[in-house]
Amino acid sequence: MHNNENTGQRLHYHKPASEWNEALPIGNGILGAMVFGNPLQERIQLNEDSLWYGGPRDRHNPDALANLPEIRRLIFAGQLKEAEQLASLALTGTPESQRHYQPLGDLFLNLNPGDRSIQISDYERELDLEQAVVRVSYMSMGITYYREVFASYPDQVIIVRLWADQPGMISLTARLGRERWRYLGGIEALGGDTLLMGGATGDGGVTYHAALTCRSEGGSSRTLGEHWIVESADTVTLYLSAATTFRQSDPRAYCLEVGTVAAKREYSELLAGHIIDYRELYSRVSLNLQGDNNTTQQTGDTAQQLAALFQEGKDDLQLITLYFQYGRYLLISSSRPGSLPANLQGIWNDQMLPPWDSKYTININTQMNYWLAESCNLSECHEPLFDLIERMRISGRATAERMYDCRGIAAHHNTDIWADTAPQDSYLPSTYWPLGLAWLSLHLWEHYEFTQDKVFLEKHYATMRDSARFLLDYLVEGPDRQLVTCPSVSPENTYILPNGESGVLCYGSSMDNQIMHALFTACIEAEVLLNEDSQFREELETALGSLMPPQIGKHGRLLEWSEDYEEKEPGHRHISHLFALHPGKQITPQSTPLLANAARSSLLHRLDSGGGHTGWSRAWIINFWARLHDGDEAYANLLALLQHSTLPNLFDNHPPFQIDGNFGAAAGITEMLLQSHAGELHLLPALPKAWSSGSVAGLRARGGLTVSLGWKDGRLLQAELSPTHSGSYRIHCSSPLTVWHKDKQLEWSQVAEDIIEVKLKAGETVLLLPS
Ligand code: FUC
Repeated sequence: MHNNENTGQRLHYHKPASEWNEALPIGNGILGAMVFGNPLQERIQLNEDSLWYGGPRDRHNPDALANLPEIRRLIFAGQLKEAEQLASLALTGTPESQRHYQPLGDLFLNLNPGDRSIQISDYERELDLEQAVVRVSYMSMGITYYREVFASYPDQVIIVRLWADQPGMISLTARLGRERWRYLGGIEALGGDTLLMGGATGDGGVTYHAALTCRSEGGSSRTLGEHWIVESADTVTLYLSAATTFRQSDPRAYCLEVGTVAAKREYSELLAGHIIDYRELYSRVSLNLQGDNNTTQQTGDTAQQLAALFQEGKDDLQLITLYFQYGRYLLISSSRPGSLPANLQGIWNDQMLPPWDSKYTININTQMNYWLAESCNLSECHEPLFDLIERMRISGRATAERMYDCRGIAAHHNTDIWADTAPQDSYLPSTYWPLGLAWLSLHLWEHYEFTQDKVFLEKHYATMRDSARFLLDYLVEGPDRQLVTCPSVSPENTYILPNGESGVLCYGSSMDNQIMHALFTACIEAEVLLNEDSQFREELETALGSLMPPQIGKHGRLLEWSEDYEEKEPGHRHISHLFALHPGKQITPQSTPLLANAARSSLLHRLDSGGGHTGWSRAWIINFWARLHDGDEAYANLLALLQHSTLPNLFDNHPPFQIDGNFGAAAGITEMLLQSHAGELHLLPALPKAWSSGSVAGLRARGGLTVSLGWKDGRLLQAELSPTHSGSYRIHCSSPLTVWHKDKQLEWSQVAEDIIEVKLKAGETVLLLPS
């Protein structure tokens, strides 16, 4: 199997973007841009990931702790309205909201100014996923014009290059702006070839700068007012650098330096360096799908291809593989070592007050952003999340201690650039939930499970431990003597008490029990490996035994709360009580078939009641079905995501645009082909009938494995495993297998029907073949 099966993956259009959701994203983790591709009035909307409004604050409500016992009493007594009123007053952050992300501005290019005779034909616009380059071309008066835009990670600049098939044809004016927002400090023109934009965000926040370093070959250029003007050039190359005081003490000097250094180098060299850097990550995984009912639309227009997918009742598996690789592309573009993690919109936002502040919602959305990181072989792109988690420890300790008098660290359902952990909003269904950091900490463990990197685990274990410590202290005895969280919610659903009263605050939501189960289990396993504190391990083991296990209710569904309450909104977008099925692993069809069946009933109930209506919710559902080994349902929901929740540029649509669905769905496609959460490598666990043949190369599995698979007519043809660590591995496959290293057959033992165990050596690739 080779990594070249996806050659030619690109988003492609025959017209410029007429609005933001049609523009094409580029990014290097820190810098992001949306390229519209208009031939004569180019707009490149710019972002810098650390440009957020306002500075850090201590927002902990000073009255939280004193009122905690009464809030708990009211919840246990079923006086939900009173509990909610008191929580709103005493627990809500002061002030209510964390900080919000902001756009950097725009780069505007006005081409051939003053020439009204221009006719455009043969227009093409593409985002080449193989190279992470946006290209635009068109003809005018017999001349072909070309444009390339990319965001280089090694050189930390966005580069825009324009040329034509004849010399002397490029004339334009360039300017930077922050448009009608008027939040702009100012613009300077420097030295005839540089534009500099800068300002401050306010309220103790960062100051920022962006520099546009302009170069042309042939023709003449100068600055005039806030513009750079070039006439009759052969080529124009623009280098955009940007920074804030979040990372750079002198962003102005930094931007000028970075722009000048880049501009001294050959364009071809910068482009080649960018492609090498990007492909090192991107080309690790390839996916090829074939089906009997497959037709790839030949329109060459991705938006039309998306629309046509549902008109003829045929599959377009090329679009599915494109969507999968686009998810990987978006993570590489919005989350690289040294950047902030991908926020609700990745890095791409054009609004001064974006939806949900374009920050980090940590009761599902931020976690979903990273579900693909390990399995899709982009482990390095997970790092920015770890950095943020570690920064959350400081505020997280204050949250645990001052709001709840607990050891350890805690966060609620949001965080921001400053790693704020105090409650966000005063929105009852989500605000009063202190398990955000516990869930995030599981990402540290997941990274270890996939990489087996013990040094990483040693470094980050304290964060897992402190998240668990908080929960050990936060637990209180519930009515059935079980240990329960309180106050809490089941994000973000509402229940109805037998007396008709409805509310959201509760004790012992199922999700809380499941997150604790996952975290305590992970900490115990980490303790076994690191042997740090046997007393703490015992404490965890005791607590684990006192947690409420998943319960099945009178309708045969998994309980969402500690009692079998009715739900106010049965089709709710959050499906929090299925955490144990995914991303957790407490419920699997093999180890807990009854619970898996109940999870299935819960899922069907959600879907029958109108569930899956937001992009991210639909993406989670794909993962649930994959974990239930139902490939056809997983695929049907993937199609529904493309049909109802996908924008012309293939961005996920909540609505509005929110990137979690892109990432969650790419992770879901992976879960359909390979799973490794249940202590075994499961090959093709949820292959839909529509993907009758295909191959995937370069996926990663827990235990430090790289896995490639090929299948035909729904059956495994071969699998290739490359372990980075020696050890015993269990492999689950529906057909009997033989295991080969080069031409030598390896011994294996049968541990259950469909499961074999084989010893593998680090660095030795083995081939599995159906016998
Ligand atoms: C949670 C979700 C919303 C949205 C927001 C960013 O509150 O319930 O659907 O995704 O986060």
